[in-house]
Amino acid sequence: MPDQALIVVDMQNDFCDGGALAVPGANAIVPRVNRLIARHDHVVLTQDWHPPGHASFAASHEGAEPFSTRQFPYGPQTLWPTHCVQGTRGAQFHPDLEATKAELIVRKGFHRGVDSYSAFRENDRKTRTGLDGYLEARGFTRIVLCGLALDYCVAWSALDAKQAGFDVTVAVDPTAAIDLDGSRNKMLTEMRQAGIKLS
Ligand code: VGL
Ligand code: ZN
Repeated sequence: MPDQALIVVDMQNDFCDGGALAVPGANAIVPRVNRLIARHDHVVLTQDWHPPGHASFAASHEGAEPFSTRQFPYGPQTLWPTHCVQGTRGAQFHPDLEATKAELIVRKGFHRGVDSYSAFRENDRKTRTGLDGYLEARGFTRIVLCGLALDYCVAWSALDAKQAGFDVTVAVDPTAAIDLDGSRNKMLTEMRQAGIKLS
C-alpha cells in the first residue's frame, strides 16, 4: 500500500527488559514488531533522545521521586527515571529490532525543558517535530503505529496523527504499556473515542 506508513515508536534499550525505564513485556513484542515491519513497504522509527539533565528526569529536581508529577510551565508533567540519554546504549534501538529498512528516524525530547511523548508535538502541545509535514510530503494518508509505550508515546502520537488528519490504526499486539495509575485503559478509551482503529 503506497499510501501507508508504519511508525515504530521508541523500541530502545532503556524501555526494554533491564533498561532504565523498562516497560513490562517489552522484549516479548520485538518479534511481533519485526513481523509488522516485514509487512510494510514504508517504515519510520522514533527515538526518545534526551540531553543529560533533561527536565523530565526526576534526578533533575531536588527531592523528586520517579513517577511523581510536577507542575511545568506547560502543565503537569510526570517525572521519569533518567532514560534514553543521547549517545548512550540505553538510547540505542533494541539490538534485535529490524531497523534497516526504516526510511526516517525521528528523534524527540531533545529540548531540555520540554518532554515529548508524541512524535508530532512536544508536551507543551505547541512545538512541532515536523513529522506531519514529512508524512504529507511523502503522500502517506494511512498511518499504523506500534512500539513503546502504548499508553504514552504510542497513544500521544496516534492522537496527534488523527488530529493531523491521517487515517490511524494502532496495532495493539506489538505494543506494551507502562500502566501508571490506569493509564493503559484510559488511553485505549481516549484513542477509541478519537476514532483511532485498534487492531
Ligand atoms: C516514553 C515516558 C518517557 C515512551 C518516553 O516512549 O512512552 N515514556 N519517555
Ligand atoms: Zn523520555
